[in-house]
Amino acid sequence: MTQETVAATTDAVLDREETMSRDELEALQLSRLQHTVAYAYDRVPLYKRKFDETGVHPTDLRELSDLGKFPFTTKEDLRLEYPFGMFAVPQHEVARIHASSGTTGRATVVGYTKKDLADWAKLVARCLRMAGVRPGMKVHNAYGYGLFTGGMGAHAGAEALGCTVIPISGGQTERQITLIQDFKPDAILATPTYLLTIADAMAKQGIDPASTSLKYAVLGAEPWTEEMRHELEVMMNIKACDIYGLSEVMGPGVAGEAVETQDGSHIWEDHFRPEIIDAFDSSIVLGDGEPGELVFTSLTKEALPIIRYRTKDLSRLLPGTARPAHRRMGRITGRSDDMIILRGVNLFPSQIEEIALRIPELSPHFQLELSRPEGQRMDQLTVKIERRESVTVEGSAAAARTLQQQIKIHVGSSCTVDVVDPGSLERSNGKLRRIYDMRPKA
Ligand code: DLL
Repeated sequence: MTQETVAATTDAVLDREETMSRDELEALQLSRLQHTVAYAYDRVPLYKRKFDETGVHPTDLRELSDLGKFPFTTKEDLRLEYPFGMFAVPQHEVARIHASSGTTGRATVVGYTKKDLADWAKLVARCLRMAGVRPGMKVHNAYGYGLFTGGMGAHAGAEALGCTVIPISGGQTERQITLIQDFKPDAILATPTYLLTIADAMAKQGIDPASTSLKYAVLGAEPWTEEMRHELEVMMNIKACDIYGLSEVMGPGVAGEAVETQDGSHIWEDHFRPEIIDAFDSSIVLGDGEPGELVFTSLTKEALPIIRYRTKDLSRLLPGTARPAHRRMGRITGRSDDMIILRGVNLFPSQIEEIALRIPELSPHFQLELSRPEGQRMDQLTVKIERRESVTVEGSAAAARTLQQQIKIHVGSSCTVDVVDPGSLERSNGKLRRIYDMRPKA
């Protein structure tokens, strides 16, 4: 055994940092943080400008809590510095580039040195191992390959763990099913809604989704609920764990969930320092357990050091369990920019998912439509949701009333529920769009 690894209590061998004490981990964070802020200040003009404007200097970072004195970084900063203005190394040292799709504006571009890629693969490998995947297993990777970080990020992690990777990418659902049956993978990596698409398509072909070789699923890239986990685990006879990440901070593998506890993703705090801030007053840094917006600072990245990146993801920090020194993040309730404000009430698609999946007649296939009928000043929410195959039209009318009442009770919003036929709503190919905003543009 090398110095880097210690034997774990499970059958897996863990990285030394996974089993560090909290004190040891915080000492490591401080030295890495001091290095990162100085490195970013010296090498990236945007950071120098922002630090100088705020009146802070890297030498002001004496303890971890001093991080709160430093300015935030936002997606807008990355857009303004498009394409390579945030890079801290010369281009010949950048081994790979990824980017966001840019559908809502200019793409954000991120880069990695060879060492960044190795660290990324190591962290994804940690997540997979923690979710139950082991060296030698076959891994069906249905995250999209390309500029999106999901496909190649998950791929490199599975290879680093010592798995046999099947790089199918997203889409071509029929082919996915054939390969799952023929290659007999042990684990699948996909977005939760795409796994649902696959399972659904299997059932339609007369294949029992619980009968495949799959035992583990590592799911992320979009919000999902405990109810969705239950749905997928029962339907497919698998164990499903969460994996979280975002391209600006690295990609998948910033945090991952343990199969033994299934109680939220552990953030790899030897590489990222998380904070929770008040989403509406960013000057307030909140304590552990309090809900707010997640903020990350990278501790080891070379090509794109990122200081206090505002994710817009709403969550909270919880104590570590399966990896005691690494804090967990509570399930993401939604993104602050995905929040529907309906007549003064805040609402997230995940709340609807949670409520709908407790009603046996309703399926997990739903979408939310926001409209403003002619001549009215009030916005209207319509929940379109498919009934389960076995449910009659009369049965679905009762389910619609139940869903409407439950949304009123638990969320506080009045809405219209439209129960539609199985298979009539659009299926996911990756990250699923839940909200359709048909309101007239201001
Ligand atoms: O979605 C990276 C990723 C790929 C994570 C594969 C996990 C698996 P982006 O495209 O930059 O990167 O989108 C990042 O997706 O800020 C969250 O809003 C959302 N997200 C990612 N993972 C989760 C998760 C990838 N486990 C954005 N739960 C993030 C909820 C998630 N939301």
